[in-house]
Amino acid sequence: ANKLGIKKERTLAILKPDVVTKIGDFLELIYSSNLIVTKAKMSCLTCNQAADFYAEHQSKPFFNNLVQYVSSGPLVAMELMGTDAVSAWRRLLGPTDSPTRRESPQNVRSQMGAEGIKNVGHGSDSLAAAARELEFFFPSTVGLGPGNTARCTDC
Ligand code: RTP
Ligand code: MG
Repeated sequence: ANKLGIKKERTLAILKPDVVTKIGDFLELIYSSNLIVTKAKMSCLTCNQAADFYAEHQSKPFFNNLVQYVSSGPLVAMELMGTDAVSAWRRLLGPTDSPTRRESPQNVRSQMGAEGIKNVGHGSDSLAAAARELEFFFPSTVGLGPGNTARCTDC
């Protein structure tokens, strides 16, 4: 936090498969909430990659369904930056569960008719989770594996 107590944070936001085609609506919401998009990609996860991403939930009854759902089609992953970005994005999403959602309709999960695991999006729940999850989607080490060995010699 700076002298004014303002914390600029980074968080990972995911748009789940049912809403990736509505990315424009989410960008408007993000910008009007004083967050900015500093990284973005659309990609598909394999079942095993999704299981790794959600490893903390592996003992939960919804784990298999969740992993199957998020690996069923393309996702949009974004790094969002701004004041209190971790909680700000989760506030925009709204509560996970439907009974609570009906009591607080000012969020995208209730506005978009989310239900169960098909609940629009994901947001990191702490700075530590954000660091891990951002590294998962946007690795900081480039590596020299297959398909990544060509280098321009001019620059
Ligand atoms: P998220 O991680 O997706 O941002 O959501 P969250 O923190 O509010 O919820 P979390 O407890 O971390 O759960 C991760 C995802 O699992 C699915 N879920 N289904 N049927 C259920 O009771 C249930 N509980 C969780 C949701 O897709 C949730 O986003
Ligand atoms: Mg969570």
